[in-house]
Amino acid sequence: MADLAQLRTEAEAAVGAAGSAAELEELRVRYLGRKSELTQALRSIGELRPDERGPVGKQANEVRRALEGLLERRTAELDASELDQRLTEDHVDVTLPGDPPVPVGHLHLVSQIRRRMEDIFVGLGFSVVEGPEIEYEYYNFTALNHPPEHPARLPQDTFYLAEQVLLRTHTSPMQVRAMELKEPPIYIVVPGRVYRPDTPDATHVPMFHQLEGLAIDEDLTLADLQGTLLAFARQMFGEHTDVRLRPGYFPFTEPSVEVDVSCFRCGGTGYEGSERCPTCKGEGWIEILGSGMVDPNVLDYVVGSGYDKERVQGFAWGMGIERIAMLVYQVPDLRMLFDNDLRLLEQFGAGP
Ligand code: 2NM
Repeated sequence: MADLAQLRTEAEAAVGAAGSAAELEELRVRYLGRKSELTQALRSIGELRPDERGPVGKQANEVRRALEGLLERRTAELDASELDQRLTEDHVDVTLPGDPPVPVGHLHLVSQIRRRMEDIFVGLGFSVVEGPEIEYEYYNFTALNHPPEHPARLPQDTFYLAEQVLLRTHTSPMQVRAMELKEPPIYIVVPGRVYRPDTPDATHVPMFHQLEGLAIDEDLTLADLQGTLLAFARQMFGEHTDVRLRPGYFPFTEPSVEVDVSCFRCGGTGYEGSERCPTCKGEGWIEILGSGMVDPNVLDYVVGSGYDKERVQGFAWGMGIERIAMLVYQVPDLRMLFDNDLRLLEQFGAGP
C-alpha cells in the first residue's frame, strides 16, 4: 500500500510548482488518473483487512479531494496571471501618435498657403465658397462691368471653349453668383484655379490660383476693406506688418486700390544691413493684391435680388495664391511651383 501522506506532500509540491495548463493536466493524470497510485489504492481497498478498510478509504478520499481542489485553484491562479500578463504586455495606447511604416507626405506649398488664407478669413467671419472653372462670358465679364470691347475679353487673354463659354480668368464670377443667390449680408472668399493664355515665365503661367473676397453689407466703407486686409496681412506675414493702399483701376470696383504690405524681411526699411533687401527690392513695400469698393454697376446686374444700393455697399479683393506662396517660401520663379521637383517640395513639410 502506497504511503498516502507522502503521496499527498509530493503531489502538492508538484502542483504548486506547475507553470502551465499542460503541466497541470499531466499532474492530474499522474496523481488522479486511472493508473495513478491513488486510484489503485482506492480500487484495492477490498483486499485490505476489514478493520483497515474504513481509515484507509477515508484517507485516500481526503487526499483525492485535496488534490482535486488544489488542481482547480492552481488552474485558476495560472489563468489569472496569464490574463494579467497579457493585459500589461498587449495594451495599446490609442492616444499615441501613429507610427507610419513609410514617411507621410504633405500638401503642396500652394495648398498649404491656400488653407492658411482660408483659415484667416474664416476667423474674420467669411465663408469659403467654390465655383465652376468653366463659366459663361456673362458671369466672367459682363456682370463684372467689363464693357464689350474690354481687351481682357479677347481670345488672346481668355481661353474660350465655345461661344460665350470660357475658362474663368478670375474667381469673381462666383461672387456674382453668390450675390444672385443670397441677400446681404454676404461675407465670402472664393479660392480656386483660374486660367489665362500666358506664355510661362518667372511670373506667369496659364493656370494659377486665386483667392478673392467679397463683403456686402450696410454701410461698408474703404476703412472696412483696409481693416480686413490689415488683419489678414498681420496673420499671414507677422504682427508688425502694415498695409498701404494706393489708387488703382479695376473694371468692377470704384474706387479701386492696390494693396501693399510692409516688407516682412527688412521690416519696411528696404535694407538688409547695408545691402538692398532682396524680397522688396529695396522698396520696403510688397504689392500683394488688388481691391476696391464694388462698383454700383456690378450691384445693378444682381439687383433683381433686392439690393438697396442706397444702403448696401461692398468691398472686394483678389489675390494670387502662388504670389503669396512665392513671398512666404522665397521661391524665385513661379514655374518652380508647378515643376513638382521634390528638392523644392520637401523643404516645406508643414501640415498635412
Ligand atoms: C480684384 C480686384 C478688385 C473683385 C470684385 C468682385 C465683385 F464680384 F465683387 F465684383 N470680385 N472680385 C475684385 C476687385 C478682384 O482682383 C485683383
